[in-house]
Amino acid sequence: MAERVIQFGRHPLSLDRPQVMGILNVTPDSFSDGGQLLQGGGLDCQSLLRRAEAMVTAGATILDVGGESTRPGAESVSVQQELDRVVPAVEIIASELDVVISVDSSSPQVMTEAAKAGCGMLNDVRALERDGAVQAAAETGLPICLMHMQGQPDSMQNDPRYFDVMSEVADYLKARADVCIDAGVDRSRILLDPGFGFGKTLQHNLQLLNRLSQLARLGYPLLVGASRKSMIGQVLNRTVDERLYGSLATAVLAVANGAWVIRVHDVAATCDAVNMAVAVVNETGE
Ligand code: 7PM
Repeated sequence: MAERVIQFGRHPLSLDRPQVMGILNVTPDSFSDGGQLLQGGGLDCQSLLRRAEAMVTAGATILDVGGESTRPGAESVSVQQELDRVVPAVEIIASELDVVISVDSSSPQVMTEAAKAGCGMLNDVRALERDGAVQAAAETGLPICLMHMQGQPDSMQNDPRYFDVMSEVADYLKARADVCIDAGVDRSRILLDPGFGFGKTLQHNLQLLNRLSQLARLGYPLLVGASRKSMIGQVLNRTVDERLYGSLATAVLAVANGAWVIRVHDVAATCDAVNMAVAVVNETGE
């Protein structure tokens, strides 16, 4: 049987095995690797490239570059600030490394400029809800990850409520995918993400991971980002820098429940955990 792939710009990635996405924050206040790549307001290219290269060597096939912190309560950044952080980062990585570059942004201008700079994927925690974002994303011709969030980053953790969290997340993501398809995005270029920690209580997050296979039934590849998040801290009573083992458990469960892309801070450890999970999942005895 022919291998199933998605084309991310010039890079094909196989749908037949999970992919590990490494998180590369270029924000001054990202919660678990606070701003080490921004020095005196500018981008530290050397450190960025070293970090990126280490993640690729460790097994990441996608790097997610983000210039806007979506931390609960975070201040919003201007489009120009985001462009100044993200575009040079994409250019440097694209010129030096053989890896898919994903850009974590909700801004149509950033999507357009990042695509010109060589990114291979768009990742929007607002599922292209900003004015002009669907059109801008469609025009890039790149794969797009649509994430679910209830509310806005500054207030989303104030008493989030659902009747049935998985059904509501699935209905929302299906509707956003339909909007993209109507705007000319090819169905095969859409990824969906339940958005762990984005307007969800601990119980909501645990249930979404438990019932992930229900979301997989929509037929789109799934991206899961639970790395170092508070759901792990709450279950295990661990600070952000003590959440590796808990993060690995979520990665393994995500793979077992049908996730395709696992978005993480700790690439080497996650690749071992994911490869072990894949070996088990593939050995069905048939
Ligand atoms: C502070 C708090 C900084 C939380 C960053 C975060 C996701 C994402 C983020 C996700 C997709 C983080 C988040 N999370 N994109 N961007 N899915 N598609 O923990 O879960 O990295 S930002």
